[in-house]
Amino acid sequence: KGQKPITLWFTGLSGSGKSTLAIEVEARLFREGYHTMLLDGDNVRHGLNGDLGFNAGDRFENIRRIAEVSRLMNDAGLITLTSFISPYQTDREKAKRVIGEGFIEIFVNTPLEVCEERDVKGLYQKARKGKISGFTGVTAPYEAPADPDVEVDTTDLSLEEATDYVLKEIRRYLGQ
Ligand code: GGZ
Repeated sequence: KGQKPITLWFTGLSGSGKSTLAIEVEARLFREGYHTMLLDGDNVRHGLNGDLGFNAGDRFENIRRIAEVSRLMNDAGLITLTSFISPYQTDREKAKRVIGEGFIEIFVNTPLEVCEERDVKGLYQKARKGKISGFTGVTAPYEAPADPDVEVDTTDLSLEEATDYVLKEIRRYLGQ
């Protein structure tokens, strides 16, 4: 199936819903016959980037490697989906330069209060208690994208609604 090799770059806080959304968007694209690759903490931070932590320098290196891998995947003809907090504007800008015009920034703009209320993994509570240092949104910054290609707040949307919306927005880039 003819496809533009794009990278769908999901950015947002821990608990914003970016990975859940990226997984569902990938499943839909796959069902439509697209060849895709999803990069997220589960398959990247434990392997390729297992040597990196969460200070600003390590986050930069995390994002740099993910951007380079995304570019390679795009060169192989795949649609890449990445799901990382990627909290720094300059790091995302650099990723965009590496990946090129196929870079699509998707800001999962679920408010901190909602992410913290969900606290799926109990990490916000740990961060508030000082058990995790430099936690994004609590004791480390999240620089919101100034001009994202797609923006979605998952607070009041079902997974299906959020996926429909994101796919509708990216169709333009897929030329359909
Ligand atoms: C933020 C952290 C931290 C700190 C561990 N700050 O909800 P999660 O668990 O699955 O998502 C978070 C994930 C963030 O990794 P990324 O590679 O996406 O971050 S970045 O793009 O900033 O490099 C969270 C967990 O790792 N985690 N410590 N201090 N999130």
